[in-house]
Amino acid sequence: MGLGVSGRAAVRYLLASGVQVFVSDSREFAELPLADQEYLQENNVAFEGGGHSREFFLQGDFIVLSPGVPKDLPLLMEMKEQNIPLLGELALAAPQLVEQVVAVTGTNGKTTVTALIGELLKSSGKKVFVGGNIGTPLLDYLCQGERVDVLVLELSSFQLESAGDFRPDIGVLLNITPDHLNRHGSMVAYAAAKMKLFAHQGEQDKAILGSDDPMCRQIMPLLTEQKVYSFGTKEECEAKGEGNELTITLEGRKDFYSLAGTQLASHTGLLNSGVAVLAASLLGCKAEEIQKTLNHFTPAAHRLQLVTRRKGVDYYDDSKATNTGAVLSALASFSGNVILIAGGRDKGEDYSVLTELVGKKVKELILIGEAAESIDEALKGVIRANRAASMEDAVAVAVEVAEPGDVVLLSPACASFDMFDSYGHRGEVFCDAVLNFKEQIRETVV
Ligand code: UMA
Repeated sequence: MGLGVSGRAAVRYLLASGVQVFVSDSREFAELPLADQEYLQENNVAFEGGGHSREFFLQGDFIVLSPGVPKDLPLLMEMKEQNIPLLGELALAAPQLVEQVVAVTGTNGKTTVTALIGELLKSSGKKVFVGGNIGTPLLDYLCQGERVDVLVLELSSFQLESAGDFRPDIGVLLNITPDHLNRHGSMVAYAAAKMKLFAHQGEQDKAILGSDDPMCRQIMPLLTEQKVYSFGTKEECEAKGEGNELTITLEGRKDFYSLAGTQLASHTGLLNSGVAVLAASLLGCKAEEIQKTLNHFTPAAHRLQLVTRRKGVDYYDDSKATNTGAVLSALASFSGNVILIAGGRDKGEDYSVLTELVGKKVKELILIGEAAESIDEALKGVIRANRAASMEDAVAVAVEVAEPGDVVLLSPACASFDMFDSYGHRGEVFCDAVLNFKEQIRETVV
């Protein structure tokens, strides 16, 4: 059900396993990319387009759901009643996994932590696959034949909802703050989806949770089957961060790491490094190799990334901040005088959680996109917002009001799809607008 990135991987995997596959998608056949149309025809895959029907699904022995498909659609509830299992990609893959599995979930920081764990393991000589919710889907890895030592998987709440018997050797839950509430309906349902990460773990397995995060702290005592570790700024954490220093305490031994001068030298970078180094240490990586990797690690783009420094003003691209929790951690990284560009497609969040930090740190708020009105309404007691019709206009306003020492920050708290193809596209448009603005100034000076 659904022929996107995940669905395509599932079709390839099932066909390779000798299964007869039927595909149903809300798009019409003619709307599919040409390569998909050809693939379906060449492999004689039956296709239902323009919606999902009862008759089509009743032909199946089981239904494979794309992550973007809500599990509680009436049609799917009916299939469940007919005893047709609903499986996600993880459920399908689970019985085939013989490798060690490290699975990372959480509202924010998943991609950086997953990539960093992958790098730490590779530099210690392990053969590693890194993928899941980012990059290559897990089923594509299984299709390609060659197996590795460790799978490092980024997992979303959507994937975990239909994870079946999936069981990671190390499950990492970074944080849970409001996101995807339009899909999950409540924080309780969102947290329940995230907790499926630990549902099948046993005494030989490990769970690592963020102890600075209130919801993770509530979950920790509920995990009684596995060994639980924590990361954060508290003294008792096995991975404890302070300033730019990281201390890992395992089996009575302490290892010390420094992030000074690295691209991870921020509060968020410290927490992300703590959990990644802890996971790598549990898998036997050595301190010397770990420090070398921390020294040269570059986080993926659009995550609180310095675009340029001009006339004493720093411009940061944090386009990946698609929820309020991410905006709060971005704002916490600066001491004040932030010109914040926010807005986009609403995901059902309560923007008033931003009130305190916006009041303390934001001197100008520039709103774009569909959620501008809701954000304005939620924050009107603390700040009067500007509105901009495009990213270029938002940057122009920001440049105009910025003074030396200020930070111009794109950290939208929303999805990008109202104005852009993706958060990546939104970040690129922001960077272009900032850098082109610089060129215009140069031209004037010349
Ligand atoms: N579709 C239906 N019926 C529906 C809904 C969708 O047929 O009711 C069809 C659409 O027409 C389309 C396909 O399903 O053809 C899209 O499926 P999808 O939305 O599950 O997206 P995929 O392309 O399969 O990508 C998914 C993840 N997307 C989502 O979770 C929304 C990708 O995560 C992931 O990389 C990929 O599987 C491989 O695992 C993206 C994401 O935004 C990066 N994830 C969210 C996040 O990180 O916050 C959760």
